[in-house]
Amino acid sequence: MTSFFGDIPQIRYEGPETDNEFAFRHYNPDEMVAGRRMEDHLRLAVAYWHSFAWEGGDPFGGRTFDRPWFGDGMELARLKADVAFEMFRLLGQPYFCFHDADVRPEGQSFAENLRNLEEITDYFAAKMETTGTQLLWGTANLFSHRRFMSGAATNPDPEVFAWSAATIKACMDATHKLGGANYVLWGGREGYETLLNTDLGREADQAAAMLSKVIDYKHKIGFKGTILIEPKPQEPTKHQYDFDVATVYGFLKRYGLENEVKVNIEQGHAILAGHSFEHELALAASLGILGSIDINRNDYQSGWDTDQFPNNVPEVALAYYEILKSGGFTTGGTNFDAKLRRQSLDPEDLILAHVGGMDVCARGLKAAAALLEDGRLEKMRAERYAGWETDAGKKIKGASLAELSDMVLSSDLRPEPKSGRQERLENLVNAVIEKA
Ligand code: XLS
Ligand code: NI
Ligand code: NI
Repeated sequence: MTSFFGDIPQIRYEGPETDNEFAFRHYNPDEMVAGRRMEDHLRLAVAYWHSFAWEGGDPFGGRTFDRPWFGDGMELARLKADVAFEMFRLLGQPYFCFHDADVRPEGQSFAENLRNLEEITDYFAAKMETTGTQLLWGTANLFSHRRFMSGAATNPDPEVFAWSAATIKACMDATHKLGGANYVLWGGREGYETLLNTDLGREADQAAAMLSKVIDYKHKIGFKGTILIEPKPQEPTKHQYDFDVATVYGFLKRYGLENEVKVNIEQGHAILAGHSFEHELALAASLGILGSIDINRNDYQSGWDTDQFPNNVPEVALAYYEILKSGGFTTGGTNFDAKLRRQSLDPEDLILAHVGGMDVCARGLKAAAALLEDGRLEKMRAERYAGWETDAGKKIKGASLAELSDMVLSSDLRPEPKSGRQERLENLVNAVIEKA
């Protein structure tokens, strides 16, 4: 035990009426929701980087947080892990996610980095064994170090490509060793700053070559988890190749990899791409590539990837609605890729941020399940398309342009516009969410 969280108690479910800040009002792991335990639906995860590695800096100023594990060396890395696992336990968080660079100190060579990573992930393995915490996904940080400034897989320098491949291998090995449910690839520097020095076609081929190697290696080591790409349109690069779900799917299809890879969709990234979160989820579900989610939202005014904890129940409800409708998570889950505001200095801020986020997810999930069970939304959606289920509709779908022309000319076809009933549907959604 460390002293970091002082006398903050284990967070337990007390129900919506409680005044206790250090209790869940909605997150009740064993509660059955749509035929499954709430914990098994949500599969909540803490993001190691934001909660334990991030120092509170912004573009105008550096560290604001004071954490006893900040600094170099393996001893501090172990202290960081001790505190992280204490937090998982206090919150009853079943999963966590990490990058290599979050958990081990940066060494002088690749070999030293690898040794550090193996040592700290062995330390994790022992803790996971005793606490029961599991790994939702592992990933490689191929964006912070200056060697990645011009990209990792899409770098103009093949030596950076090789270094990136070796780093991914190390992170896949660590994820596999820890029984991770997924492996994530987020291409923070896979994009460009200016087209004047960029060969788009070549960089796409390089990205596909790396992804194929990742898939080959997954099968070689028998990793059963899902490979996930996390779309994001920009930030840090001006233009990122994995712009949004549609773009990622087009890329996968182009290189014949669409059956091997799914997406990890982040709410804030969806907004940056000019979509809603539920748009990205619904599209991924319809393409069969919905994998997992990062639930952090953005500030709607600033236009930055602000990585805030979720706090809007109706938004989250619509997201889980898409997830439930597609059958729920399999290997995926809900990662709080979210950080505190830089003025939120105290250990209790870290705990309460997660408590609030977990409650919002729980309420959103319950509302989504209620909406699905209510059934009216899907009924009205189906009614809108009912014409296509009739014999006449099927005939229209199968006919050629010329046949359709004959059909229209020889009959009395007079399509009548019908209401889309949008406001009625919005009222219905609000009414069900309010009651859930
Ligand atoms: C950054 C991304 C990152 C990924 C993991 O915007 O969200 O945190 O989730 O590399
Ligand atoms: Ni992000
Ligand atoms: Ni993310």
